[in-house]
Amino acid sequence: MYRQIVVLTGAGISAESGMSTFRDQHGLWEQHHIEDVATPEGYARDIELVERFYNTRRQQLNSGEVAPNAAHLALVKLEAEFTGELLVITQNVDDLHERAGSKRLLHMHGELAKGRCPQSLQTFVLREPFGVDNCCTCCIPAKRLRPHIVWFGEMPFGMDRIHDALDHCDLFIAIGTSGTVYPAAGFVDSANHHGAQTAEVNLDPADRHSQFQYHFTGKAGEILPQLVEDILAGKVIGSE
Ligand code: BV8
Repeated sequence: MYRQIVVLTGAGISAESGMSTFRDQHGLWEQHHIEDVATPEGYARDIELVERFYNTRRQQLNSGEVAPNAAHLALVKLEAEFTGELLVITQNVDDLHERAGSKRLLHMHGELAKGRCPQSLQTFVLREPFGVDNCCTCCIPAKRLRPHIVWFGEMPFGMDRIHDALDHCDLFIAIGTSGTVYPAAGFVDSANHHGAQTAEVNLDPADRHSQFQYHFTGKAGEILPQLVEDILAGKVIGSE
């Protein structure tokens, strides 16, 4: 039986909920690469463009057409029944893990539902889209809220907690992430280095160079329920 599990999720876990992944957005979003739009420089260059990018994604998330899927729910079951320690780190900025019921959750790249005061760094749950009139209440004069999102070139949140968890876990599972963005893409190396078992769940077969010891190829929503059952039954991955 495992005693400390770290899970890293990416856009692929939200794909079956109807949220588009970055792979199908790269360069497709208004002919801009995500790296151009999701940067402080992009925001300084064209604040309305970046606000539109996040307002559109927040609108999709709140449209009522997007709901947690079986993969999110399987992680909630793991959190509720696993007797060891579990930390779910998500690169996703949607709130599907929360809506499914996850509590021990770390949004390392921020949250779509929140804005941040650029001066005080205080975060606010958004009541309306980003715009010139959506300002903080902590400063005089009030400051225009920015997306509470970690952009390229900005430091992700919770890195100390993440490194501590990776240093001590005995199982690291990455679900629905292409492993293209650092530092998240390097977590598997850290887990391997500290002797953990490492597994990935991904739609793409592991034909690319991968550091994971085990690969579960297929949809997260179809693989996770059984994988969680096996873990809760005390099965060790790769033992059968
Ligand atoms: C930092 C918020 C330093 C934005 C995001 C060169 C080499 C190494 C690093 C760098 C480099 N040049 C620059 C860097 C650093 C850079 C980086 O890694 N760039 C990449 C492009 C090379 N990283 C950063 O800038 C990070 N910060 O390094 O700070 C620093 C140091 C000191 C002081 C200050 C700063 C910050 C990166 C965070 C960027 N923000 N998100 C937003 O959401 O709008 S990144 C964003 O893309 C996501 O959050 C995610 O992390 C990333 C990739 O997305 P994925 O989640 O993996 O999704 P993707 O679509 O790519 O893949 C989906 C996968 O799911 C696929 O594999 C698919 O097969 C699978 N799938 C699909 N459907 C399913 C499925 N699997 C299972 N079931 C399904 N149904």
